Amino acid sequence: MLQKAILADVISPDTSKEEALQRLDELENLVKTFGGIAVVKVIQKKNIPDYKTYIGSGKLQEILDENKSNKANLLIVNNLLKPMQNYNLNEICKKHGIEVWDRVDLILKIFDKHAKSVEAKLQIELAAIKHMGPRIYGMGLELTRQAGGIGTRGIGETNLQIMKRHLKRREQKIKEKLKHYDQIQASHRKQRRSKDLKTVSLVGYTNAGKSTLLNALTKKGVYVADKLFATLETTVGQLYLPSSGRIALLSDTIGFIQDLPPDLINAFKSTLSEIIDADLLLHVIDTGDPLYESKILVVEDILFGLEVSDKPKIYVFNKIDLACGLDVKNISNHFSDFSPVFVSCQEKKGLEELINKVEEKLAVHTVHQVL
Ligand SMILES: Nc1nc2c(ncn2[C@@H]2O[C@H](COP(=O)(O)OP(=O)(O)OP(=O)(O)O)[C@@H](O)[C@H]2O)c(=O)[nH]1
Ligand SMILES: [Mg+2]
Repeated sequence: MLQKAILADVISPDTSKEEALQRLDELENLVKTFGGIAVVKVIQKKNIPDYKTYIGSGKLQEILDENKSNKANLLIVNNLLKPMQNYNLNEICKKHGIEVWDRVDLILKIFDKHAKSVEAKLQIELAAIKHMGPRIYGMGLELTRQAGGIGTRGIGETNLQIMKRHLKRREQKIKEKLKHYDQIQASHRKQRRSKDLKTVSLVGYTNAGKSTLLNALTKKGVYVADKLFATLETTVGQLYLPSSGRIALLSDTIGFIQDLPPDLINAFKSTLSEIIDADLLLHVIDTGDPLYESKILVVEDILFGLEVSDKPKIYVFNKIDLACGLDVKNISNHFSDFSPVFVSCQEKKGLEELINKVEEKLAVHTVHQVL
């Protein structure tokens, strides 16, 4: 069944109109990537989201009344819902034939659809358990009520315990299986180290053009698409460094996005280990996106969470063909600590300068290591 979704965002009253619209656009893109369509988009300005239902009750009623003609079967909230909010919202909406997801639910569904390797599938299942786990308290409440009212020990509580135990066991099992993949990857990395191969890792917001850059710089033919989370696995290609005649390894992996809970990122540690072990990071930035500066901060925050903030880094300002009036001088000054380079992967512009900077940075880094 085609998912017809109502998109709802609760934002602070001082959010600019531009940012508010961009946030909903991003959510709509996520819905499209998933294969659904957005039929209604709603923004509520509120200092603090409703503690029971996240969206205020008046607004929620408005959404449900309006939906009589739109016939959506999904309400997607552009934030992370607390388990109780998720439970309460679902209770109200299911009477109208509507299921409720939050932003992370939607991202997990996309991951699930795109994942190909066993490893990616396991990581996604782990992330889903982390995300869904706390919700069983809400479900437990419902089961307890069915069993005779809150506070009554009964079938509900027993079921809740069984469910909790089951999830814990499954989590443990997945972690063990993932350990196996970690070991394989670690041995690959060890092999590369023994060959003295430097590694460069592409990082950046989803859709910034990381895979396009990998394809432009190496002979890899990675899947590229104007979709969020086109890449979920890791690909490593060979990057030829012309001055020294040496080869470095360039790896591409999953892109980042705003509001990802740390637990979810942790579930992808195995895929992200290429970043953690890299000698140099290329932070790819989509200059065609008016909100690119705030997205740089989102990526930096996640890198901080992965404890790789102080790795050598180059800021690759991509898609300059789309960014008319880009103030290159000003941006260069502002980000001078990160050796900014301006490129268009599509038009193959600026790539030579980028390779030179990569080579320079790797050489400096090596000297530092020797000293
Ligand atoms: N105009 C323009 N489009 C570009 C450029 N580089 C990449 N793109 C487009 O941007 C979209 C996303 O590119 P990808 O390489 O898939 O981006 P990614 O960062 O790997 O994205 P995820 O894997 O989804 O995180 C594609 O439609 C590319 O064709 C560029 O320099 N200019
Ligand atoms: Mg990609």
